[in-house]
Amino acid sequence: MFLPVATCALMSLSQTATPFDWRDAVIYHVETDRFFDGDPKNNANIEKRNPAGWHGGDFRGLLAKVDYLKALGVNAVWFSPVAKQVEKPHRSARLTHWPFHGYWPARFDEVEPRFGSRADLLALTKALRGAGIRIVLDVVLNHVGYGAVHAGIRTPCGKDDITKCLFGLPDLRTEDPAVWEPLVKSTKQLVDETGADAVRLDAANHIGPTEWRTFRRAIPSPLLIGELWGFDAAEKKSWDGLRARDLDTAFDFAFADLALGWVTGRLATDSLAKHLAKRDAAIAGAAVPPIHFLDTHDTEPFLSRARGDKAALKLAAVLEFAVSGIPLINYGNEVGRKGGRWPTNRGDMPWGAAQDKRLLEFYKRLVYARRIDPGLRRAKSIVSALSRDLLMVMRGETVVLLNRGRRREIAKVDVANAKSWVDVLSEKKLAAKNLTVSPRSARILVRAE
Ligand SMILES: [Ca+2]
Repeated sequence: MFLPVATCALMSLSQTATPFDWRDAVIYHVETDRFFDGDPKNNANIEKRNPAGWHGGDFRGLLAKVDYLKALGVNAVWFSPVAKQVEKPHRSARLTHWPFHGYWPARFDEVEPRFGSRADLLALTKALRGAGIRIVLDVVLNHVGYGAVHAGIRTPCGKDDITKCLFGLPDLRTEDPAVWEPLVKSTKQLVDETGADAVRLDAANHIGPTEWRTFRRAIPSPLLIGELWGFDAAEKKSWDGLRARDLDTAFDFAFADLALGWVTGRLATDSLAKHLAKRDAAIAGAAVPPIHFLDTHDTEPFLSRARGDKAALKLAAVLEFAVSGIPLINYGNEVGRKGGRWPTNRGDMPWGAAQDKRLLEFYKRLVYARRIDPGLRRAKSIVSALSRDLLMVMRGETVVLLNRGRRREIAKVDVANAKSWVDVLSEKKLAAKNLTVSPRSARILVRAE
């Protein structure tokens, strides 16, 4: 069909004017220092062999890998907080711990020079925008790094969530407008400059609801994501806590354990189905669904928790992409990045031959399945246990079958008189009468006829 040029112009205009629907997002999380070193000139105090040291990654490194992210198919990136960090490590008997992660700010109005210059940051955000990848800025406003000098530091530390010194870090008197307002102002400036689409609020439950409401009024447009430690998307009280702070959404810290429990056989299939139904009911009232993950920089990698079982990882990843919520890929999930508990969980991103290319291809198919299918992104999810080991997730007319067992399963699925299906993961066509699912594998089925 040929459309008149004027109609085409109108269409593109209305498309750009439509706000992004976050149900369509697949977020990729990057530890900037661990991803890729794009500029050795900004390297200082590099200790590649120290798992808690600086490793040299930077904004230019991430910029150099925008094509990689595009090929993976993700459409949002969350990278480390950009604020200038304290210059000294925090020493314990076991570790010399540097602020490579970005969570020990020293100055809120400057960019960490090891990550690059402000111009490097803006070049990165411009490139991401150009690639259609949304920007999730990470900001730390609850505290400063060990030894930092700041007029707003609280002494002594309190005992409640708001006034305590998290991990012994100097806490800021965020309830004092003289301390809070400049913090909000510097965040607003960063959001405006970078054109951030979302802001991740670190340690959000350690800052009062009143302050978050002030923040919302000052910075109305980006999606506000609270890091509310322990937030469980199945629990109404978690959502109530989010709403009291006037934030848009949160990370679902409960999902990874559900996925691990089920793929390793500790959680019964019908228990998982019941729990996910409860989770869906709790999510139903939210404008933006929660963000769920298999692991983050704060947890042990899923692959390590599953004792290196990649079939378990793949099943869990399909479940992650099939249920309600926004899936988040932690850097390297898609290529089998190794690592165990802290501090080895924040290892370097493998590149080249160190990547598991078959796993990467699998992840690309998974992201692709979601991209081509609005049902998988937006339709209500209906989860049911078809047998002891076979789980079905229906999203609109799309059917996801997951077999955690050691035997081949045959699913009886009767959806809208479908005669045959195509499995987006394997590209195989299957007759509706013969929906087989191999041991330890999954299918994402879209209707063929
Ligand atoms: Ca560097």
